[in-house]
Amino acid sequence: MNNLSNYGWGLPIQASTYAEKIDLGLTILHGVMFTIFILWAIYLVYCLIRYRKKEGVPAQYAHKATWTSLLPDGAVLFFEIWLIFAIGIPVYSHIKNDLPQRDKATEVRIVAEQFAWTIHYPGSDGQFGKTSPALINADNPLGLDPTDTAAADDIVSVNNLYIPLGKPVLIQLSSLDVIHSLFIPEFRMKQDAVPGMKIPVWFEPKMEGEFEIGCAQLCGAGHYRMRGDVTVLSPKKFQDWLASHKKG
Ligand SMILES: [Cu+2]
Repeated sequence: MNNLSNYGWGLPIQASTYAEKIDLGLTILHGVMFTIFILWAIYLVYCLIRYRKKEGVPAQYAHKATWTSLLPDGAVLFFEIWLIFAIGIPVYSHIKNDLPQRDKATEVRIVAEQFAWTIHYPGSDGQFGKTSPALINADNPLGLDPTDTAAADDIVSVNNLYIPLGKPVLIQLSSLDVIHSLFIPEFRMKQDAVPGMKIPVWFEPKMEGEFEIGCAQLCGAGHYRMRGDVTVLSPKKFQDWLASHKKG
């Protein structure tokens, strides 16, 4: 259930609010590097012809460097520093530091394991039920404690993340076993899931649709099938989804 039209020749569609910011860095970097490549190629061909062996003149292999020889390198260095400070750091800081407030976001926990994504919603009370590693089994992949009242309305979904449009999504990402990596290309979101750590990540979808989750860290023999789907619904449809799961 993934949407192939999300992918074309270039980057996948930009389905989160910060996707454009990340792509801007990529576009500038690739554009400038391609231009440099073309300019150097032209210059190389020019030098091959200009300094080749001629009647009575041997080929020239070296010339005396002056400070002007360093100008191209200086320009590239300046560009790279500019790219890091003007584009890279602000975007990274936005994604890492501007976490949405819990009460203004759709909060979910995602637990990675070989080879699935278990998604935990707090339910209508907004409280995640208690979990315990001792309670984990095939029917209870999170080890949710059935005696805890906060757990009663929690929703657990495997490999299917449903989220509403118009709100950021705050994910607490963790892993049961080895290092995995939660990757949703259309949202330009990728974060390692590390055993023993709870890592917050967020994104805000900007369109309804279906997107694909992949594991971006080789995590074992079944790594290739560790995939899931994200469905971005209208807020109304999301409420219907929550309600239907409560009954179920
Ligand atoms: Cu994995």
